[in-house]
Amino acid sequence: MTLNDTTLQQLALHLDGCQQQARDTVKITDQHPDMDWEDAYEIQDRILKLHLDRGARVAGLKCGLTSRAKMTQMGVTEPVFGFLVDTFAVAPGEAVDTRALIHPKVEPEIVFVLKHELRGPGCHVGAVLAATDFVMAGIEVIDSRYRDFKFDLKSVIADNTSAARFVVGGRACPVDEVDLRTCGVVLEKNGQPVALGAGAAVLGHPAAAVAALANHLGRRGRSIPAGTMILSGGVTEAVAVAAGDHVQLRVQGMGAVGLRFV
Ligand code: 0L1
Ligand code: MG
Repeated sequence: MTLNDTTLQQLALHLDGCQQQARDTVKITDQHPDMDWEDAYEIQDRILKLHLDRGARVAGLKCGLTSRAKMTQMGVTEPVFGFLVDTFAVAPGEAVDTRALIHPKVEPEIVFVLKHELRGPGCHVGAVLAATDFVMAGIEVIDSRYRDFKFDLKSVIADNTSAARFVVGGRACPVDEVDLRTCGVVLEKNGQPVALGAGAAVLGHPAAAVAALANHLGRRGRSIPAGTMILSGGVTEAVAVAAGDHVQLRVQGMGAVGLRFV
């Protein structure tokens, strides 16, 4: 780590304040160019603690920047990982208040729910499938706290990978009932298809993103507990939304789930 305890806490409070007050900021590496990966995840951990101190509970984990489309869209080359808390959760069809967000975008996701713990290193697609209870359709609402979504990987990790809201729904599908590589994904905005893809867009297989998460946590002496819900990453590029929009996601074998924005 390169940053001291005071700076890490100041940066966590700064990014958390931006999220709570829906205001943007420049990327934190502008002022801290020597920040390393450990610093970035430490700031993210401290933001999680701020949520927990306010009474939130952990709802799951997320993988981000796992598809070529997203990596190209954001100009980066590696996946990132973050957390979800219950205050980010939206019920299917429920309205998301855009006044609490800066510049929201939506992404179609395949969601895993585990029945067994996963522990890296050495975790692979087969181990993830064996540990998965079921998969579902999910929409993630991302809302980078960085102005115009302009960031580098360390800044975005510190900012909890832009996590803001999520909805999970449709049909809980046993993992052996669907080919997660070929399953089709259609995201509609206001009744029009705006993004199309298949599961293989996520690192060749969405379970590979979950394996990468387990291996990432394994390097930090952690595991993914049984029962954890994991968003495996946007299948397509993210789509900007505003008040008045409604979005609907259909995932082959997993049904549909939607959200409204007010
Ligand atoms: O979930 C994601 O793929 C988002 C990762 C962070 C980058 C972004 O804000 O697009
Ligand atoms: Mg995502």
